[in-house]
This record gives sequence, C-alpha cells and structure tokens, in this order.
Amino acid sequence: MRLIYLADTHIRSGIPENRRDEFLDAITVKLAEVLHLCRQHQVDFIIHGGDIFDNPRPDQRSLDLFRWFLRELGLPAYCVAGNHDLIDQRLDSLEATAIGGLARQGLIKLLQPGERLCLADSSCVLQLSGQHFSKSIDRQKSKERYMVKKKSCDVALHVTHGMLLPKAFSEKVPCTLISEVISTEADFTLGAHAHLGYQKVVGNKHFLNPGALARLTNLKQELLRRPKVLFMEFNCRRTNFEFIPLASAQPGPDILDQIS
Ligand SMILES: [Mn+2]
Repeated sequence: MRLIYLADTHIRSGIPENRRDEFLDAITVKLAEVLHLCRQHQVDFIIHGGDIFDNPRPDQRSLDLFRWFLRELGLPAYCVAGNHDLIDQRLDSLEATAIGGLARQGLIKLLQPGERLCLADSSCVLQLSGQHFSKSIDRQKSKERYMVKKKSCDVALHVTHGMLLPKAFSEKVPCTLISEVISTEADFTLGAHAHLGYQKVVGNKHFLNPGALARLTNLKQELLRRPKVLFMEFNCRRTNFEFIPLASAQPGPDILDQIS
C-alpha cells in the first residue's frame, strides 16, 4: 500500500504579500508534479493535511485548480480541514465551506473526528484517522485530539491539523509538543499547520510533517526551504517513508521578498 501526503497548499488566485511570482501558476506546477509523483510511485491514495485553500470559500480559479487536480489524480483523497479551510476557524462551519462541498460531491473524503477507517490490501491493513483544526486543539490539557487507539491493524496513521511541534517556537502561540502525545498508539502521526515541517522519531513512533507546499512568509527558513511531499509505503514486513523535495519549486530568494 502506497500513499503520498501533502499539506498546506493554500490555493488562492491572489498573490500573497511576500511573494513576487504568480502564486496560482506556481501552485499549479507543484500540483502537476505531485500528480507525476503519484503515478511514478503508483500510490493507492493521497492524504491532504489541510489548508487546501487559503480561504474557506475560494474563488472559481482556485476551486477549478483543485478540482482539476482531483480529476487527474483519479484516486481517493483523504483530507482534514485546516484553519484556513474553515469560516472564522470554526469547525461547525465545515458544511458551508468549499471543502465541505467537495466532500458532499464525493470528490474528497473528510476524516471525521473519532472515525477510524480500515484500508486493507493483500500486503497491509492500515488504520486511518484524522483531526481537523479546531480552536481548542492545542489548548486541551488532555491533548486527546492527537491521540488514537490502534485496533486490529498493522499500521495506524493519524493526520492532524494543529500546532504539533518538536519544540515550542513562541510563548504566544499555543502548541502541542510531541513529547506530550507520545502515548498515542498511532505508529505515524502526520502533521500540518506548522509550515516549516519536521521529522521526529521517538521509539517506534514517527511524527512527520513535510511542511507546507506553499511558502507564504519571508522567514529566513522559508527562503532556504524546498517544499516537499511525503511518500509512504506499507507492507507486512516493513514500512518505508521518504520526503520528496519538489523539483518544480523555485528557490526561495527568487519568489519571496527578502527583508533588507
Ligand atoms: Mn497553513
């Protein structure tokens, strides 16, 4: 069983403040490369970690681009909602958003809180669950939204859109540290929302975030970072994973304003 995980595409037709290129063209080229990678690696499905769009009700060009991507992909696309996908960051707005509409049309499958999907082929039984963004995701003491129980499967994978981090970067930003959720039974916790990404392995538990496909700020790290996707392969004997940098992503200094 093979999959590609991507996150934080922030599809929009307007040009973000710190970008100097045509943002929608740049994201189109990257999504075309993701399609190519999906074919090359013969994936069975993709997972999107949220912030598909930059706005809960994107304009037609943005919507058309993601619909084109899904049509060309022709495979299941499992998604969680990011804060940008929700109206006022409210989880109860999901039905009224663009991604709520895509789910109703059967074009994407939203991983709903508490739901555990069982995806099986001849090589592996995978448990897939997810957690949309919510205002309380990083404010709960129990951190329960990052926790899953593993049940009758070879591998458990949990997708989250919250500020899960190896270490805090600011006292002002609520976050959840990986060390606080280490008792999860998920073998792989896939992160989004933290655009710079990370890879942390504790015992046999993996916490992987390839980082945002879109670079929106001109932080020094963003100038240096190359957007990536995560490829994963499971079978009864082993699990493989690899961060794949996108060849189509332009160097940061060519597309981002640099602070003088
Ligand atoms: Mn984001």
